[in-house]
Amino acid sequence: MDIDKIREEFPILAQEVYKKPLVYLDNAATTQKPKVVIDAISNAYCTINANVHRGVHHLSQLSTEGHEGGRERVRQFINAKSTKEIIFTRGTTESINLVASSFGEAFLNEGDEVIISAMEHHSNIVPWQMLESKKGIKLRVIPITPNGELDIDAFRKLLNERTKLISVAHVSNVLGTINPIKDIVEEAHKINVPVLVDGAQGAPHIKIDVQALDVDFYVFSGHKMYAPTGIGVLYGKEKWLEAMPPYQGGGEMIAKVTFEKTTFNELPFKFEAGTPDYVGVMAMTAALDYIENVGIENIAAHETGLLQYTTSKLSEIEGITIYGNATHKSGVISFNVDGIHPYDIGMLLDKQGVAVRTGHLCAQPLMDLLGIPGVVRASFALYNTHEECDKFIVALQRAIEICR
Ligand code: 7TS
Repeated sequence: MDIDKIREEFPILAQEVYKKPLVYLDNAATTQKPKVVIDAISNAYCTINANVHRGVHHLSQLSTEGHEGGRERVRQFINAKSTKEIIFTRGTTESINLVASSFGEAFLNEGDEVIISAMEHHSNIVPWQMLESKKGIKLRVIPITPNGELDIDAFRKLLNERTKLISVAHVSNVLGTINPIKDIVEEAHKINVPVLVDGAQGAPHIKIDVQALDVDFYVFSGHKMYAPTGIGVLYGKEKWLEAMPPYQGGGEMIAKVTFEKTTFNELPFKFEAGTPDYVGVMAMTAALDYIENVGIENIAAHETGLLQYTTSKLSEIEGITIYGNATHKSGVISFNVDGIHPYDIGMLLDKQGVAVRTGHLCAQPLMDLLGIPGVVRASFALYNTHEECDKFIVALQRAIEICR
């Protein structure tokens, strides 16, 4: 991988912040966009913009081809069986809410149990909690081990005849832990329980094959994988999506409407009410092409190199606690410095041009479990360099000096 050349493809990276070269290490929150993605948005609006699926005119046909071509591109990217299984959403959060609402309506009743884990993002906690009050279901939580892995023995013990769904992160946005999805699915399927995987931090870094994983639902956000904000994916096995009622009503999702009765469109349109973000889909297509051209395995190997390098440098600094030391870990390092609030570190890093995330990272229950108010998190993408990791470490040492 030629990182210098890659960096040139991301216009935002060339800028300075407070007269210091930008070191962008907040990629788990959102990634920057390559020019091909930005151009795809601009090209769509400059050349083919028209609403999809409804016009006989030339532009509408081109736009529909771009949109549905994007669906096929996503299908290939995650190796789904059919484009009927690819639903476009606004992102991970909306995808999980769609399943909670629609699967919940069809299959969950009072006393039923949904299993999540202690390392979930709020997006994979709150929608299920809303079903606790609405439907009287019960949430069960898989505990984690001291090094930040799922306690699989405890998970097995949670499974019972009341378990109706398991919903877990592929990769933790705090701990970086890559969870053993295949093992979880195997266990769950032994008792015919479906599994939803929150792939927000998985899909950008790991080759996803939904058929090999045999997951029932896999969800992710475009913006964390070099695509624009506002576009994401819900993959669902056709047998589940067929059996689930629509999430929202409106245009696109209907077959026939009268004032007496409405019949719904077929998959995937049944779940896509209203004008879809077809420009977002076209730009996401460009992002997926971009990732595949570089090679997701190459991206992952590069990020793992940065993770190991930075972890070892960080460990040499006195008073640092790193959260999450899983054997299989993605390019995320969350840490604290003894006696210094994470916000102070984040602010002092920012003044030196280094962008990191601080706070609870939308994982307050995990923070409570760790007994901390928040963390500082550095997270890597394909365009980060070892030199940037060095700058981060120097800036951190300076921040610690100022605070002590
Ligand atoms: N699930 C996980 C594991 C995430 O990391 C995030 C976003 C979401 C769900 C929600 O994704 P969205 O695109 O629908 O917002 N995580 C973060 C983060 O770590 N910092 O900012 C957003």
